[in-house]
Amino acid sequence: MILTDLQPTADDIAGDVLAGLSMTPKRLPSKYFYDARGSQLFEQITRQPEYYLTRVELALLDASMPAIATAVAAHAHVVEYGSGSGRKTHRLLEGLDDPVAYTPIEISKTALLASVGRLADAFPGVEMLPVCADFTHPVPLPQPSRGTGHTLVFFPGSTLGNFLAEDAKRLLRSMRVTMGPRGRALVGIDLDKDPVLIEAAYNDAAGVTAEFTLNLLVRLNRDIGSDFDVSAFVHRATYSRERMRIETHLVSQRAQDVHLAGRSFHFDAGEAMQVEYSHKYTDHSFATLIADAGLRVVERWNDPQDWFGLRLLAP
Ligand code: AVJ
Repeated sequence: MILTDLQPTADDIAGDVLAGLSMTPKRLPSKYFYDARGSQLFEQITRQPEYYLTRVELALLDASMPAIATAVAAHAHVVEYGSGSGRKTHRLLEGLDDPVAYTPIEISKTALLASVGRLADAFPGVEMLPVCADFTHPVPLPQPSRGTGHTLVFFPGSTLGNFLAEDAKRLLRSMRVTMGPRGRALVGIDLDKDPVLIEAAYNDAAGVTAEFTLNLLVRLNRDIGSDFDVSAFVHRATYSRERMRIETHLVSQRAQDVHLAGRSFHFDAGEAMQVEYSHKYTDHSFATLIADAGLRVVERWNDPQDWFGLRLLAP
């Protein structure tokens, strides 16, 4: 198995972090949550009772799989953005009609190698073409050696929700190019619902989400040599009904100066740094988003409570 290794370097990360700390209010990119530990903590989040997203999406994927397999051409090349543990991929590869190749694009090399190893054992007939990369930048896709039908872009988990509308559109446009004129994309979206349920999902009682958020600072201190006082920050996640998104911040409990690459960044006591958005969707808001990217919904599946949706998109 050949790994295409385009993992972000310490310089890439430091550049993004310097830019984010220079903004008002300060912000950090959520993609850097996913080092080896972050990916592990995210898996732990998916097993928390409050985090309904993964549980509901897995059940929905199982229930919709026969219809998905019918709607997607045989011999597909599956390209997944942010593949994580590959639990959903397992279901997809199992259900599709003779998928030929699988290209996961994942920023955490540890998570990528572990998941692709498991999938290679389970699906010996599917060519594994792992790419370690930040999928928000253009990624040269490996070519399957067996002739394939169409490309199926798989983008589950409502990861799309981590992007602001303009960035989400840019990403969807690049997916449209990746899938080609006859391809499809299967996208998972978390739907707007009672804010109490949504806020609980991002504030689990066991504190796993808080640890996941704080791990961002731990990994930056280790990988780019910053000196955030991790113990002085707390996780805060609130739902904005107006913007239909969870807004996650790390709030400095005291005044502190953080140093990075010869520069110094001052935090006031109580200052909040924005670290993640998780947008929720209605059929209307999602339709607007994808239309601007030149895509349309060809099939839609929701769970019985309309908490989470899968959408099959075509150019
Ligand atoms: C990466 C989109 C699956 O935003 O719900 C979970 C990441 N952050 N808890 C999300 C996350 C905090 C997650 N996804």
